[in-house]
Amino acid sequence: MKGTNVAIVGATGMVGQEFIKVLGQRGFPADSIRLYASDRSHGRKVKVRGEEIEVRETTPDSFKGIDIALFSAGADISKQFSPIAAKAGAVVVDNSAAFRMDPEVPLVVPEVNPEDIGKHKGIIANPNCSTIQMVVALYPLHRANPIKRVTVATYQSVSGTGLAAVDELTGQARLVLEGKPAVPRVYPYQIAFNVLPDIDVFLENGYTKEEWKMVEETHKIMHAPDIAVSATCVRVPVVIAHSEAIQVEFTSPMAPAEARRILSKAPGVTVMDDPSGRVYPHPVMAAGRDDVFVGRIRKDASHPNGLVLWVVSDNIRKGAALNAVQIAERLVQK
Ligand code: 25A
Ligand code: L14
Repeated sequence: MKGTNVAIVGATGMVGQEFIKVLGQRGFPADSIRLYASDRSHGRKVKVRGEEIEVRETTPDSFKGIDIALFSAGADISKQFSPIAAKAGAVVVDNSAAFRMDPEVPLVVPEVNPEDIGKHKGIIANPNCSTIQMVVALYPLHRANPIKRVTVATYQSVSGTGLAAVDELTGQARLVLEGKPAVPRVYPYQIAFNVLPDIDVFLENGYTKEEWKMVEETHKIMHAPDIAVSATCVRVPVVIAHSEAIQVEFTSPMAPAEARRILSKAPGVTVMDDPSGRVYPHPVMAAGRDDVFVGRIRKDASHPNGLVLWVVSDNIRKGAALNAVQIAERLVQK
């Protein structure tokens, strides 16, 4: 693809802003970058690679001449405009949940299933943030010793919900410390100094949709529909980076030292695991960084073939913008 023209849809959002940052930091070979958002943001100026660019309202005509369109404006906007963008000749990398489980749409984490990129018909889906960091850590282990079962509890930061949620956490924290009532707006209950086991909507089976995405998306990305997965997704008062406590059952025993050896060579993974020196990843250190950080690797005392891991990653970068740009980079290389 010579002279790549890029459109960012949802450019003013949390992930949209990160798209701009990541494209610049990685020197993405874009001839032009066009910014689109809702009519609320029309006319706003945003700095892109040192140059002020005006944000425009997304319309069906926005995609003429565009080669790659990065979407992060919610599932409704993606459903409305991605097919139009694809028809206009762009390849869409969509961060919403709109097309992830569509059998015609590849769902890609470049460290796991880059070969699926080539199967696209105009739209490629970027997975859910919690799923991305989990499969980046699990896939190299799965290749060495097939995984049979995974149970995971997540500790998800408020930036996953967007800018309004970040404002809600910081605003509530101030109010609580001043002894004033913290009125919830974005979340159903106070999120400052609290945790809520409630991300996305509740399903009939008792799981939330966020939890169910971790089941279905893991199967699709790893091409491993037989892995049994159960998740509990929890919102915590952290601004950036999601953490996960993961219990893995392998086909045969896996020593923690073997897992450390495999993960220390795995793409996109940094092992931080030295209990004697209190070395383990946590959200504050992971925010703003690219890798998926893994620590607390130990034998699962409840199962002979089990391991327990602690996995932390920046949900806005690897969980969203960086993963999408890595997909776009592979499209450009083709
Ligand atoms: O349906 P989904 O897939 O679950 O996604 C729903 C929302 O989740 C976020 C993203 O939010 C998306 O809008 N999201 C999706 N995938 C994510 C992921 N993997 C993800 N977040 C993290 N990881 P967001 O971060 O873009 O914004 C969240 C809310 O904050 C509002 N907001 C933005 N700037 C603000 C602000 N609030 C206060 N002050 C500010 N300065 C934001 O409102 C949103 O409600 P918004 O209007 O800015 O809309 C979010 C983005 O969508 C663009 N948009 C809206 N309508 C259109 C549109 N773009 C094109 N055409 C439209 N018609 C907005 O321009 C903005 O970029
Ligand atoms: O499905 O609010 O990609 O933390 C990821 C962020 C769903 C909501 C997705 C959040 C979104 C989630």
